[in-house]
Amino acid sequence: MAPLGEKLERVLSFTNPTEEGNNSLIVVSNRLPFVLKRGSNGVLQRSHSAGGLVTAVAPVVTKCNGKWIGWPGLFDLGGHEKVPEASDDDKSPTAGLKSNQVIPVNIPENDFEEFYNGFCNGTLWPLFHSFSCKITYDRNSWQTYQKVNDYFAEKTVEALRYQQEVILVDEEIPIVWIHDYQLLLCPARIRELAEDEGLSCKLGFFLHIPFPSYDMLNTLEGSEEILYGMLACDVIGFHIDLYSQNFLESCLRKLGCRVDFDNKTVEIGSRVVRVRTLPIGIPFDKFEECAKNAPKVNGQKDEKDTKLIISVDRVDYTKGLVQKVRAIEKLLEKHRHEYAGKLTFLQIGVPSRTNIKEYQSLHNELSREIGRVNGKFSTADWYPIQFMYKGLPQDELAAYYRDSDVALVTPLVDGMNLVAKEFVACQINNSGALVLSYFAGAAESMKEALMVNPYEVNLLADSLHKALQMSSSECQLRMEKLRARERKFDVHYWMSSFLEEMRFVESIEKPKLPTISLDLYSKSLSEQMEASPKLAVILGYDGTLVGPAPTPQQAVLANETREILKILASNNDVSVCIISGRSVADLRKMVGIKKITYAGNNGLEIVHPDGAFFAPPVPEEHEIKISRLVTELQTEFSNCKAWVENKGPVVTFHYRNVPKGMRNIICLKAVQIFKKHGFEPQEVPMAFEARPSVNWDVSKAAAYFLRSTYGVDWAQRCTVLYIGDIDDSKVMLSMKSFAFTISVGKHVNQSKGFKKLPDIQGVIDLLKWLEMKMLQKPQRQPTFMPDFGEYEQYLSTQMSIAFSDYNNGARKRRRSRTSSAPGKSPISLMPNRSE
Ligand code: GDG
Repeated sequence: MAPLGEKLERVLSFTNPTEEGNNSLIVVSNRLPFVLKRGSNGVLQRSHSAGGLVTAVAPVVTKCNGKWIGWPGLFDLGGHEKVPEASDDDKSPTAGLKSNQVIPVNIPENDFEEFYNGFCNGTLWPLFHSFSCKITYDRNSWQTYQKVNDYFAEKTVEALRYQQEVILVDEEIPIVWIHDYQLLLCPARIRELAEDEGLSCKLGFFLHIPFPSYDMLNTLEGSEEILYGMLACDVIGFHIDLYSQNFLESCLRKLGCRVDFDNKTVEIGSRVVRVRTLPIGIPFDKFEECAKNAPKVNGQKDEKDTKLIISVDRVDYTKGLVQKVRAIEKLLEKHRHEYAGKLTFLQIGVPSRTNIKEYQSLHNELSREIGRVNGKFSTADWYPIQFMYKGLPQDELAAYYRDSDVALVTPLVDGMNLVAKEFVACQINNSGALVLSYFAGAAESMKEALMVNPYEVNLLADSLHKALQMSSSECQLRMEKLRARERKFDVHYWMSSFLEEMRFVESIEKPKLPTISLDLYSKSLSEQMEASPKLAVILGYDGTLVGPAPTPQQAVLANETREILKILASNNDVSVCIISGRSVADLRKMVGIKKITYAGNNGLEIVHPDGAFFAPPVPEEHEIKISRLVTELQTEFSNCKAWVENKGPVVTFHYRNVPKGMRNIICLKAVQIFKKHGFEPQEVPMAFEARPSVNWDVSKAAAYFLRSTYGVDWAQRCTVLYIGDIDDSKVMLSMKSFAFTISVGKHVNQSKGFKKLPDIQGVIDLLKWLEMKMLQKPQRQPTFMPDFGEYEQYLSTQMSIAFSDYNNGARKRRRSRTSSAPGKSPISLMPNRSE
């Protein structure tokens, strides 16, 4: 067994990428590692917290000169009031933490109520534990939660600023480690603020409670923000695989992120977030030491015939306290003569969240149930259940753990449950038995315990009986294994594993992305592709196939991309359509592949592979209005760097090159001119546009492409894949209704809820995958020839969509704009025959 000092050195070495390097650790948790109390003389004092997290992490923060950020436990801490230094006789793990390493986050009392009792424990706690009937949804408390998370983030950025100015040298990047459900939004805010100020950091998060299923999370209005909040981290840790998988699934289903379930990574913009299962342990050595030295309690084990069952919990409805009392009742009903006068069930119940009504009711119910069962079985000199509604000193607790015959650890749901682990650490004689709920995270590893379903009170009583009757050799065998595991995977191991994960994270300036499997969407996409013989690929151009460029003409398609598109487009089972805001002539010139359908001006003009042209009808006066608009814009702005692009039915006013100081004036003037000519300017990046007022958009152009290529029953014939970066979520939603829709882009919450690719390389990889997939399919000759009935049906649907504002004049004009190339197939002729 390694002494604690050595273990800490090992932990520290994980945070030292180089000999002389020393990443500092900033821990952010709801509470500081000690509570601040004001004595009667008004002087502040530190009061210890004995949790495992503090035991393991505080010495590391001390040694690397890091910081701990948290709420101090009181409301009247003055802005400049100093946190006291540790007293000389302080032997706790936080004794080494200097006052300047502790950053209190002051939370106004009103905010605290809504934040802590409201959103944290009235909404998130029951929701994350899947207690749907106990969840309260309240908009105000959600807003306060956001606000308080901002407070924590601001303090963290203050600490980062300090680290950068005072301590940081060369390549050292501080690690910020955020804890638990109270601070789910904090990482995103820290990243945002730090990036604004050019401060580097690595962000890690550990969730101490379960992460719920997608269905459960989905009931929360802020669930997207919560996921995005967490995804700002580089590493996110959970206790067990189930929670990691739930999180990954939510990222996929709720946000549409690309998720690699095998490697547990989530792609978000240009970053890859690593999700890790890292079960927490306890300070095993410390508990063992305590158990060795603590005096006996109550002398229970001295009396041969007596049996002690112990339970230690916060009084919380997730811990299954009432069910335990009922199990004791059942046990006594079944084995009254065996246990009457000999058995004690000791429930240590630490008061918790006593300001919340739910918790007050639970305490009342528990006291009532205990009274009832005691009343039922007690004799003049014995009663079966002892209830201590208070916390005990650590050594007394260790003595109870040591001297109990059975620990009853049966939560209804629990992230991990440390009590089960502490009990085995204190079983220095290997003589007790552990009864453990299937629904505690600890059940994943503590396989030698007697496993129970806490809801099945009858069976729970049987398991208790079995545990009480277990032979000493069986107890020993089970306990030795349990103890060996907990000794090895203790809290120091947990912390070093987490920091080891953080070590892999490169600087935020130069992210090194782990390769993500190309097959990520393959399951759902493959299934769809296999179900239909044809594949229609609809793509955007700028931002999808090419990256940003100084001018539109410089946004040139890479040769590799052109080659892949050529191969795809020449496959008889694939049809490709590119839709862009550019004019169709420009688009065709930029791509230059014949077998593709081009939709320019966001679908207002469409050219088929055979040259057939289609445009939805626009009101006749549009052309005249557009020409007047262009003339006036060109005259007005001839002497400035704004320019007007006449794309036929659409006119774009570009202000990208106008000096920043002039933009407001120029744009305001241009907007006035747009309005004067009857156009509502439509914003596009660094420009705005005048468009005809027709009921037509990208999704309708896409539907038109599908119908004209495959007929009215195209949905039965082909799988449709759309990859693009449309800003308009309504259009994306309508695309999603008929296509497997993937948005491309770096912004985390762009096109919320759609599947995402991080960048153009991601698109190219996916196109390559499609190419390979389609090559594996036996090629078929085109067989589809729409019959006239289908064509008529197509026509009527098409007209009802597009012709709402069609008048006789437009009809005439439309005819003159529609051209037909010789030798067209019946498919490409369809739109023209609509005349
Ligand atoms: C959350 C998750 C997860 C209790 N009574 C006394 C006392 N305690 C200490 C125990 C133990 C701790 O409180 C309780 O830890 P649990 O793990 O059981 O539960 P939560 O408080 O709900 O903790 C949980 C944990 O975070 C860690 O990630 O395991 O699932 O819900 O350490 O010893 N300590 C003392 N006297 C008492 O009377 N000294």
